Amino acid sequence: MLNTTMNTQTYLSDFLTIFRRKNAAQHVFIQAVEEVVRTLAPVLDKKPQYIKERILERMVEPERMIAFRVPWKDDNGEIHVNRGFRVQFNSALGPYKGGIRFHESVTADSLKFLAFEQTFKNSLTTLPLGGGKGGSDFDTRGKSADEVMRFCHSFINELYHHIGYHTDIPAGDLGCGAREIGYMFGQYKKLTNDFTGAFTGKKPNWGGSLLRPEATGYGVAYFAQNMLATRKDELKGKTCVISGTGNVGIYTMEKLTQLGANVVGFMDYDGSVYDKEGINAEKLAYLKDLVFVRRGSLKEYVQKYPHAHFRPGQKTWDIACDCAFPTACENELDGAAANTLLKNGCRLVCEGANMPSTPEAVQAFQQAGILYSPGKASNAGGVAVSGLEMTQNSMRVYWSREEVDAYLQRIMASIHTSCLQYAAEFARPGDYVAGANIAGFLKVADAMIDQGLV
Ligand code: 2IT
Repeated sequence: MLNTTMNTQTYLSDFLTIFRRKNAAQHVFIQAVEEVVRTLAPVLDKKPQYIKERILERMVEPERMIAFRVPWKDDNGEIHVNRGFRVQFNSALGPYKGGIRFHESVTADSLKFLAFEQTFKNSLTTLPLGGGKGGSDFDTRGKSADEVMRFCHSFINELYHHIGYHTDIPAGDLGCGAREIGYMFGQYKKLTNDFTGAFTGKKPNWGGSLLRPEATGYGVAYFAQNMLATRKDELKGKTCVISGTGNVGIYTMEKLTQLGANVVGFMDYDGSVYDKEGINAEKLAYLKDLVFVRRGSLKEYVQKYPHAHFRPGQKTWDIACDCAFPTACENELDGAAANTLLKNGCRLVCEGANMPSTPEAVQAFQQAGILYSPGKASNAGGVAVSGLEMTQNSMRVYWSREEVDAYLQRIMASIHTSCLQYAAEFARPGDYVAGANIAGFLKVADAMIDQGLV
């Protein structure tokens, strides 16, 4: 039994010991929780009620976790069985909200980490959204569209029991885009006989919000703009590298380019491209067709643009840049990569993925005093526009791109302000990690106290 009268540091250390023991095999979940908890000491010092109410103990336990079998048949009639999950982490601020990830790496561990992060991120958006995440160890790469459809239908045959417009609203994530959302929504509608906005990231011709595909990436670029402005600087003329060229990466590149930055490096599963001339509108159109329509490899980019270099199996972090945007997946940027970026003069790291920097990398950026923002703050534009999609669905209206973009810019600016405000209030001026964690935590914690022991 923990003694809540002992000092905060002892409490936190005991809390973490028990937490680690209970979740022993769940390494990324432990990493995500440790990253948050190490920034909360000043909050608990100021308001010991959070200790007495066991808020941390309650916050790190998902409210509910669903695990299920997903059987499906491939085009040759062979049967396959995948695992499906939905982690309904926290509903203090609203219905569970978060993406669905289809990738061979998906486990209960990775989804608990993502759902935990999502709870804080959604709290930061200012919208009434709880946190959740789901997915399967099914990999859409190399599957035919029919196979993907059969898999998505089978996935929903179980998941439809647990989701719904006022309960839990999934969206896309890695390996799950508008095509997969379409198949899942179709089966959900068939089984429930109910056309409601139970998913976001739908296509705009049947309920999706304009600008939802672009929102995460555009939001990342807007957040970087806000960060640079604190040092009287701007994106114009900056040399940038990104990592993953999925939905987040491509639209981060697009907005950076529109704002006058020069993106010279990007990558996919096969390797990275160095294009010293930088990306422009024509190259972006080519990349969108390559990635979203043909689902091809970046190897093809250098056939089309022979002045660029393809570097098999290599990441982008050794390419000299002013600003770096990790947009692929967790722990893609380690301490060595962080030191290389810093040595080459990088002054800003703005995360588009969830927890892409390892703890060693975060420490290196913070010690160097460069601008560094965690994904839960800078990539919140995606889920924010999902929130706006829900609003439009409820009102049965469509907003224009300009209207959604104006909301997105306002939300990113407000997240940026809260990070800095809470960081300063709790003696960590300029620390976006502490600011995001504290701002996200306080809103969820206070709502949990208001709602009692549930
Ligand atoms: O990581 C994320 O914020 C997402 N995958 C988007 C979640 C959402 O509900 O739009």
